[in-house]
Amino acid sequence: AHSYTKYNNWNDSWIASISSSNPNLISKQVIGNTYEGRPMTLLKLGKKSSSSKPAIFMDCGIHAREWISPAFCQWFVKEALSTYGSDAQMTSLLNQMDVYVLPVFNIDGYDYTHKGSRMWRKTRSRKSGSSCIGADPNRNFNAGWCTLGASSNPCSDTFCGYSPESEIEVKNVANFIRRNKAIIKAYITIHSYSQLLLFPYSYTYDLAQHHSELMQVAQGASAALRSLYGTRYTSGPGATTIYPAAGGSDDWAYDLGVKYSYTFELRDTGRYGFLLPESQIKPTCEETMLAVKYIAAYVRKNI
Ligand code: 0X9
Ligand code: ZN
Ligand code: ZN
Repeated sequence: AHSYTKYNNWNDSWIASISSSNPNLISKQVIGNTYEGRPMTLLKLGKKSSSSKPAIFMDCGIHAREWISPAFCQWFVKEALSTYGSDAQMTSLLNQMDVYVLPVFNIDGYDYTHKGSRMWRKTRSRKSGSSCIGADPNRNFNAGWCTLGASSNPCSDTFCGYSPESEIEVKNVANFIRRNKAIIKAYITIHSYSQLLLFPYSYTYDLAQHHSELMQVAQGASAALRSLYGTRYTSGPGATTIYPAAGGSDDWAYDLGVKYSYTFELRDTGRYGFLLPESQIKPTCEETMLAVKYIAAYVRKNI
């Protein structure tokens, strides 16, 4: 059975039940299928409105083994629905904006970490001529593609793919964001681990045009996060804060024109790493809510 304080494998039934629980605040749409044919269902949170609202896009589970990430997207959806009307910040957010949540980006890989190999990272696509499976979805976006911190070897964990958007999951998400770029004001992608709040660029050491504002918002979000349990995050551009790596979704969204583009690396700093115990799901999600809500509130007030 589904539990917000356990690691749940991807299943259609949580999505179906949550999206039918409050039709005034949540709806779902399929943006395409994964390589293995699973529907990629995107949830839309927000008060129904006759005119189109500005939006935030958030995805979880780009990397299969980072289990705390899908747990956070599920937590976010639950909290949004249960605190709308009582929490002033959430109420204003969902009144004035829509939040698109993709609970698991790399569903095939995520399923494989439950049934096959726990430390799998990539997609599960195959190509004749290679016995190695999958590409790194966060090296497959069209942003300095495969120039830096990515591998052209299909057997590598950071394989950039055979071409930009060769991975159908990447293409589906990129198509949705391109189609909706007029309304999407922020892009948030949830990874683990290292306790970092990253923003562009990672494909170059050049500073982003909006570097100081992006840094200021990241530091505000990190301070909000820390206020709950004292968890420390480091903020900065990807290239210098974690490592240079091209083809990431954050850089791609930013260059498309989505100014507020952030990558979270959630708990911890390495003691458990990807194997973060289930006992840390609740505190991790509660503190991360504060950071995401901080970014969302800033965006809402500055568009
Ligand atoms: O390497 C990554 O894709 C991310 N770290 S992880 O340990 N979750 O794999 C960092 C992504 C930072 N952004 C870009 N490289 N564009
Ligand atoms: Zn990751
Ligand atoms: Zn809560």
